[in-house]
Amino acid sequence: MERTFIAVKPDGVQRGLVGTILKKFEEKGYKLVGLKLLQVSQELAQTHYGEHKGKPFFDGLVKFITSGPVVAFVVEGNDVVVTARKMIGATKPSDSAIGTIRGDYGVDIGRNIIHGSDSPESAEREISLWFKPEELTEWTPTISTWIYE
Ligand code: D4T
Repeated sequence: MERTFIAVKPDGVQRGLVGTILKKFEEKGYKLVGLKLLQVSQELAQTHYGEHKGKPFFDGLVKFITSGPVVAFVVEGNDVVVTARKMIGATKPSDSAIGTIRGDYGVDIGRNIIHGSDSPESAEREISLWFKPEELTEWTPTISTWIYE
């Protein structure tokens, strides 16, 4: 089973989209294994977005992600990394298909509501950056046999 890291960014939290977004992942059939609301520190923001350091949008991105609470969560399931990215949609909301989270709720690339890891390697790095091992819970949903053959 694969895990991925998802964060509802400050715009998603401010707009009251946390429940809607969590519901999409739950209804899809993914298992929630970690969940928290936090104020992101400068250090966490800069480490998380380290690959973008030096790019023109980096400072604005760090300012935005630290501007209000973020809801971070980890979901588990078969091929969850790639499928979560499909559910989220393209980085630029105008390129995101209707039916995706950014396609349905986003307008501006700098306010694109949600983050999802872009590869299994990024997911591992981001999960360990945002969550302590004891904050992740192993459990078996009773409906598992209705989701997996
Ligand atoms: P995240 O990482 O937030 O899930 O977004 P993506 O994986 O879809 O896209 P990304 O890493 O290329 O961009 C990270 C973050 O930066 C913002 N951004 C990006 C921006 O404000 N202006 C830009 O020109 C780009 C490329 C949006 C997402």
